[in-house]
Amino acid sequence: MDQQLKSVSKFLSYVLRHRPDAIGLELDAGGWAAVSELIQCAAQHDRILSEDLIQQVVASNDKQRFRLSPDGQSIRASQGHSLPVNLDLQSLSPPPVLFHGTATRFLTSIMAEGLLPSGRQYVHLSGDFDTAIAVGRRHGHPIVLEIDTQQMQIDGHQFYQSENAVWLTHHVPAKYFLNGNNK
Ligand code: HQG
Repeated sequence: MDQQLKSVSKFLSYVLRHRPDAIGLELDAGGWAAVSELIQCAAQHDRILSEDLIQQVVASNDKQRFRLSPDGQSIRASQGHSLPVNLDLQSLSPPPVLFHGTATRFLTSIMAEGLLPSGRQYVHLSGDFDTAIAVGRRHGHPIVLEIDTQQMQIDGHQFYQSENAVWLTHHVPAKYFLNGNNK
């Protein structure tokens, strides 16, 4: 991704997931912002966007982090919110094992409390090991926890999938880790 698109992507992640108020933007209950307002609010904070640039960021984003409404008038982040937005996700049956990448320095706490959303709305789980290790690397020396999602489902835990295919759940108690104790 080119540097300008990456910089805009980070800016959009910040305002659409965490701090719309930082630029005076309002999101609706579903987390949508009007593209025209986003452009206006950003300009007031020295960030020059255009419809064209926003469309390019949405289309080229490596993880498809953002979604435009069908009429192109609104935009939201597909996951990763710390704000309480309603993404209207249907509960879905996940594969029997999912992965969570984290850093070894968090393990003691994770073993005691399980995986918590830690400021976001959900715990984020990956469908494959390689994605999870990349997520873990963002935080330090990476480790991947394998999660017995089949047993979690049997026990009544709900799973959701974001529009960009990240698996989400509310809490993963440590008893569902398949490999946590020996790594
Ligand atoms: C850890 C990226 C201590 C958790 C990725 C993680 C993902 C605990 C960190 C998305 C804990 C939170 C989310 C506990 C969990 N004690 N630490 N009990 N429970 N943690 O960034 O999952 O590139 O909020 O292991 O692809 O790393 O931004 O979550 O290390 O989908 O689009 O607390 O962000 O997407 O970190 O990443 P984060 P995450 P984007």
